[in-house]
Amino acid sequence: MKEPGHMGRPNAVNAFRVLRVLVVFALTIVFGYGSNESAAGATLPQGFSETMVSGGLSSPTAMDFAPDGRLFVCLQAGQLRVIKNGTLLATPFLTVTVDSSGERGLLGVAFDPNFATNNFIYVYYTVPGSPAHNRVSRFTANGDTAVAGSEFILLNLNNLSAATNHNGGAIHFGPDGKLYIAVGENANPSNAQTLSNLLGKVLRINSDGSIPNDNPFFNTAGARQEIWALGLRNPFTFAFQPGTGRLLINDVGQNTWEEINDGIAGSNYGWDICEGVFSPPNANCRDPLFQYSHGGIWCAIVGGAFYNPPVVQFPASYVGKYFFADLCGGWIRLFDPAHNTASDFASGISAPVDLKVAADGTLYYLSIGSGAVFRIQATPSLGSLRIDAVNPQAGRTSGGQQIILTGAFVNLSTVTIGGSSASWSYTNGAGDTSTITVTTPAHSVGAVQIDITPSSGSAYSKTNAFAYLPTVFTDDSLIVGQTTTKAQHVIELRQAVEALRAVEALGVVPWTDAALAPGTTIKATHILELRRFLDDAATRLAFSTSPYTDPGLTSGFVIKRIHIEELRQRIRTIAG
Ligand SMILES: [Ca+2]
Repeated sequence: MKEPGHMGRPNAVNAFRVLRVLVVFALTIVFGYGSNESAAGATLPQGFSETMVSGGLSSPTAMDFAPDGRLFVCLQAGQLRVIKNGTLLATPFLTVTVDSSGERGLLGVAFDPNFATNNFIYVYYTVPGSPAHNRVSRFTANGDTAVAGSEFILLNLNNLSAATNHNGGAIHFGPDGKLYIAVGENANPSNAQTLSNLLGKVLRINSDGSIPNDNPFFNTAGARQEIWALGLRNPFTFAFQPGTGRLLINDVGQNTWEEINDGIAGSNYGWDICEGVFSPPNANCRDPLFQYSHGGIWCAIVGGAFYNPPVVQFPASYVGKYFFADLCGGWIRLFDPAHNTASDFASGISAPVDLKVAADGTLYYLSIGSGAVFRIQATPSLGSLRIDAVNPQAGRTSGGQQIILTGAFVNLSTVTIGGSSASWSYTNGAGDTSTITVTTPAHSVGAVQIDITPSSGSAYSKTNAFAYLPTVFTDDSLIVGQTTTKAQHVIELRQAVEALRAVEALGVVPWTDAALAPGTTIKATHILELRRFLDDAATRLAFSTSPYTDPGLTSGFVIKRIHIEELRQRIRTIAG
């Protein structure tokens, strides 16, 4: 395996790149990478670590997870190897006879969408011969090996020239159940722009090798019906986004640009009319979503993997992003399909060739330089519990309400609200430790603290985190003409207002007649204060306020049942 798409460039920079890869090969041969010793190790963002899953892989080219979690790795020389429960099985799943010169060999693997029932596995490899050609075949699995003689040839690609580079080789099933095949242009740029052969294209076929009649050039005279998109140089890797089905195609560039392309049926991605974004724009060709220049030392985009796993193990900000790598750069970066921008992730990797996100939310990378598979995981940090927000911030004294806490809840064990134990769960499943749903226990009126404790490490407390509010009051049904407003009515309202103001950190209220004694006549000022301070808190809690009865309440006004009742109702609304 050489650099995809870069052999044979007639310039000094190219010679350097080839040399670099040869050095990598020499290291592989010398050290063998057969043990689980830690390799040099990638440089990762804070909060991430990596583990070598398996070494002992000679010139690996691609990998994919079986639906049952086994990891299958293609070796350029023709072996398809299985890593099962963290162990590289000694017996290959299958061995195909290949031409492995240059960039040729066993280059791609995919599992049938119905693998669990039909055991079908598909591979892409170079059939030796004069001339050689690439092929897509199906095999039938029986446990950890292929059934002998089970090869079923789906598609023989066009004969290759003497050029051993630009073979493509990635194969994946789309959400439509069709098999997509990325094919390089065999170092002949004109192949990419003709519909008369399959080179420099993305192809789409049925799982039995027949051709879907809704392919974009199915009815085009002179066109190969398998073609789904054209104008590609060496699409070494591509990926479908779980959930959305969006397709991104990495195209290895020549001297200038590496591309991430938007996979759309019938598209012409431009090669060899131009490399990278067209200038001036060409309406017949689709520009890449993103491109990066070689910068002198980078050479080939490889390994596309969307971060949309069933279990999110990385921070939530990674969800929906697309990992890609550069063979010579030795780095992994993160493409944001929402903004067509990229950011750094990992570096210091010895010639990465493929990336996959595992079902458990970890990221696997395949290093041809190390002859190994590594797993990158987000590292839970103990004692890092934190509450950033509580929503809603108020509720009923009777409890039983669900509230959402956002923050950091790795290894969370217990939650107490106002000193009472509360049941909780991860809002988005155990893979997302950034939000929890808590059921409030019953508690008396007031602002209370929430305490969270991890299984090991430091606890965290948030004071005045939640306001318990009354929903049942003294003389709960105030009756016109029969109930006289009492000091107790105002005292209860003041307690509720104080609780709300505490969670909003609004400070102590300077109540008039702070020690309201039983029998004290309720005055207009008592009501006005309640209105003002309650509405101040309610507005901050995003509750709309409406005018009160007798908005011009002044000293000497007789306090009516409705004045108390309105305040109570506003508190009941906030309590939910
Ligand atoms: Ca292009």
